Amino acid sequence: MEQYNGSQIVVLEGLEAVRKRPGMYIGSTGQRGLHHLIWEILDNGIDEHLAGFCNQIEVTLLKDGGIMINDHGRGVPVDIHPTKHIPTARVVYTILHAGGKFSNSAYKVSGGLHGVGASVVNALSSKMIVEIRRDRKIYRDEYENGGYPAVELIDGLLPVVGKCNKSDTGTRITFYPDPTIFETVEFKPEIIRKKLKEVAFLNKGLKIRFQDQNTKEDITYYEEYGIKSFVSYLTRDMDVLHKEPVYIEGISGAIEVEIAFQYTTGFTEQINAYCNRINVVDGGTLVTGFKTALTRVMNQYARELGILKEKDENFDGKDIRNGLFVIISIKHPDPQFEGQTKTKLGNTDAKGAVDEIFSAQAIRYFDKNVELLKKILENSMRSYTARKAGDKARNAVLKQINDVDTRSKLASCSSKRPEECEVYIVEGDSAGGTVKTARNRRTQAVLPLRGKILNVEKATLEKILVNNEIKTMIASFGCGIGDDFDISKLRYHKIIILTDADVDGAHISTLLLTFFYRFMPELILEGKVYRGLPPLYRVEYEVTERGRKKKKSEYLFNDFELEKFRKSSGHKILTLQRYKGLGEMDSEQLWETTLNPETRILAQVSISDTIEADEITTLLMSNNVPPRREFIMEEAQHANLDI
Ligand code: 0RA
Repeated sequence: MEQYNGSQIVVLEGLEAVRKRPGMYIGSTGQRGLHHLIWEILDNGIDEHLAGFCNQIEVTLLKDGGIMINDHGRGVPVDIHPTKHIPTARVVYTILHAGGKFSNSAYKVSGGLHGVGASVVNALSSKMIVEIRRDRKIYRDEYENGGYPAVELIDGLLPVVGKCNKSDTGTRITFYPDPTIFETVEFKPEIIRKKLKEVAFLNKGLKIRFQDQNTKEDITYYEEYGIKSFVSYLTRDMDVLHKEPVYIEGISGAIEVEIAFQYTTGFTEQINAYCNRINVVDGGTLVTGFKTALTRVMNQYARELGILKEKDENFDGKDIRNGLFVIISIKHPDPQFEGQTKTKLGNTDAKGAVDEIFSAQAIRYFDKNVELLKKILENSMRSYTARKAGDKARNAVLKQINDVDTRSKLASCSSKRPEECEVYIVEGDSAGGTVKTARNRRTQAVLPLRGKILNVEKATLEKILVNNEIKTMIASFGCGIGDDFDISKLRYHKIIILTDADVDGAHISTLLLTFFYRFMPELILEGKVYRGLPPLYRVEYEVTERGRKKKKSEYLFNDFELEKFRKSSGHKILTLQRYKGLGEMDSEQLWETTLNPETRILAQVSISDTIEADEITTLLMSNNVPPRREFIMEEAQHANLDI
């Protein structure tokens, strides 16, 4: 066993602090925090790419549960550190916040949970192996139990364990998250894939290979055109105004700006913003800069081309962003991330930089592409006219919503305290009837929906607002819609979507979620929306208790559970009932399985990730039926619904 000198003891105390409060460093010890470890190591490789020294990174899920991240950068320096007197690599992986000091990147991220350093990963791992390829040599270091070195230095240096070619340089980290710290140590390939895809889009020219030794999966992500391809990917199943996204880039002071955008024929707008590759979900100054510039530039063109007459008002920003998909990616030397979740950019100079670059480059582009410019302005004009005409209709409809007769449909609950009230949105009148009988009348309201609500991605606002099912829903929730939405007026703190466990049911719940996502996103962001998960089977089986045979029954929620019951319960199944719909359950069964807060299963709906949310929107908007069906079928089987 190695003797630790004075400075090494201080180091280990630092890592112990991380182990005591992991949440402070990586956010959580759940699945998110677990995967954060990978992003942390990956970030170092990406920094090498940004510095111009690395064009490939491999991520491999190992059979033994570990993960290996191999970059082809310069290799972490292995010389003896001038003040710590141990190899620099060991400093990087054992001293808290040492990472930044050794990186040449001006864009090392500060703030948020990003860039906490590779030593944090070491602190939270039961084992970590570092292999560095430099100067024809392979160096190896190893740590155990949260960062304790398990390799003896030789003359103060890391041992050399092999040889390699001069051109073969890089750093390979293998680590095993500590199961005594994390709730789960199982890496999820789908989470990793999604991240790697995003990383590839945001770092053009970087090749990222993902391998899973368990499934033999081997996939390489590489995007020659970066965020331009990202936009194409997001709009891939939509009708577009122009085939190729427009790409703009430039530098303003120390800020690099990249923007790619494309117009679809739909009426949804979507802006994804990144600062130093971090998704700033709540936008901030960079988004404001973009919006301001776009509105100004387009209004100017509309005047010049006579599309807006002298008497006309300017286009509203929203008119101009009708159908627009945009990725804004900037690099800032000193980003200030604000808000509770550190997902909003605060730097005022970012607004000016984005405005400046976008205005200048967009004008250059549109001066040469007048046909596209005209199409976009016509598109804006359609929205403008509809808005002017619609303002009246919309106001009338909104007014009407408040006095729409919901009594015939909504079975309200007697309590008026929103925090204890729930509303079940139920597919079909017959199931609705059973739920009405079975529920707790004090706290549970029921709103039966007839047939399918219309697909909100395809309908215009005016159509949506006159749709009966939607009107009833808005009126029942009590908190308005769109710009007038006010969550403090919400009458029910749980909105529970209850549909049959089949394709139609899944489709209806997806349509409802799309409606919420587009018009009342706060409902989802604040975690008010749930999906009820009714069981798929009821088995009756025989058990022998004190020599007597007894009949018992159990509900099973999916095919997997049924399979498990068949294989491992050891009980003889007497009858197996498969519920084709909610309507087949009597009120007692419905209460027990789906309504009773003590026994029911609810899946809280959340928006976990832009790519995933975008994909769902894309599928819903698409006229492409097969993938839509696939999505619905797949989601129908998952308890944790993320949109
Ligand atoms: C600073 C200087 C040098 C390499 C790195 C940072 C580096 C760090 C990491 C972390 C993960 N992979 C990495 N790859 C490289 C080397 C400077 C030189 O060679 O002169």
